[in-house]
Amino acid sequence: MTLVSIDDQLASLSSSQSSVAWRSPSNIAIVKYWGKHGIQLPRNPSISFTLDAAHTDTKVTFKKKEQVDNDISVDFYFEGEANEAFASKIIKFLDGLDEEFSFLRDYDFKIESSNSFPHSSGIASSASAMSALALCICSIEKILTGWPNDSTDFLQKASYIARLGSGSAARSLFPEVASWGTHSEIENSSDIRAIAFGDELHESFKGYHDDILIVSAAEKSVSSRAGHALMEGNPFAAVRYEQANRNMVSTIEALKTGDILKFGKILEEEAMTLHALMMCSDPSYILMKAGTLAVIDKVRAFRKETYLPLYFTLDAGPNVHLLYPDEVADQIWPFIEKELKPFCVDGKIIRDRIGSGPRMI
Ligand code: 2P0
Repeated sequence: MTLVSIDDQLASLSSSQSSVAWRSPSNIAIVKYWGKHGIQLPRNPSISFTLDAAHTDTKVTFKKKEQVDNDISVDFYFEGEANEAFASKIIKFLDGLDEEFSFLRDYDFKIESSNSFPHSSGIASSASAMSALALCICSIEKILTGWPNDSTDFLQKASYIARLGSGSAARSLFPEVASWGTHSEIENSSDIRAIAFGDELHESFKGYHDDILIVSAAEKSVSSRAGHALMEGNPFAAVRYEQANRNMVSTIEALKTGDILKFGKILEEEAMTLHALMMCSDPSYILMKAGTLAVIDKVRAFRKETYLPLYFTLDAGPNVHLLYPDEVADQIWPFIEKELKPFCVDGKIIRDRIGSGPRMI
């Protein structure tokens, strides 16, 4: 597939258009965002790999209201079916965006969305869903007002809007690697939107694999919102935020120098810290399942035995992300398939890779 630049994609928008559609990917955090304040502002900076296979397609059709009123008018369809629960969430979200977009109350919107990954797979869809929606709304602004002129302003605004919908969504807008959150050593870093890592990613990380092992497809026992809130009373919060800031520096260095072992060490430390924080919160939550621990044990034993750079990370749930370089994929996949697949629900594994970011469809 030839990659068309975001500038060229924006240039293809025409003022006669009455719909826009974007495909936007999920992402997996290396240094985790866990703890927030104010309006979706992170307590610490985070950095992630943009994914590819796990994505959301969203199409927004807009039509000038026949009768002007002050309401936000949205019909929402998820995988072809009207979904009132999602519609009211989106209406609430758009209702808070008057300062960002002046046109929202003048149009009837029809939003159609679908995910590439199964609905009940336990894969967080908020990052891909909110980034796809943010891209669509920003594109409508471009169609109606002509602003912005370039992709930098466009992506910054889309990332800002995505963040208001779901924090981690701010990072899904950029190719390969994105960081979000102010850090003294990261130029242009900000709490209000993410930025692209840029072209300094070492060759070793190009095409990096992320196989997502679906250990449990059950509904999460605690929402991300509640999980973030628990950090406010967590006795280890302050040291955690310091650790995240240090890990940002080490991760960036590892990504630039191609230090896969250092990268892997931080990756696992961050996953274990996130889960430990949830275990020692009040109330306490254990987000791993027996299968999660079994997989972790096996990955560590495999690494000890083979010296192959296979490392894991976890989101705020039981499913395991296995990260490894493309050049060792042939040696690692047979192990995953034989030894780890039995721990997955119906043998379900989403074979993903580091991706090139969103695109208009
Ligand atoms: C992250 N997670 O950095 C962390 C690590 C999960 C584990 O951000 O409340 O859905 O919408 O801002 O982004 C998941 O939380 O939370 C998350 P909200 P979000 O990816």
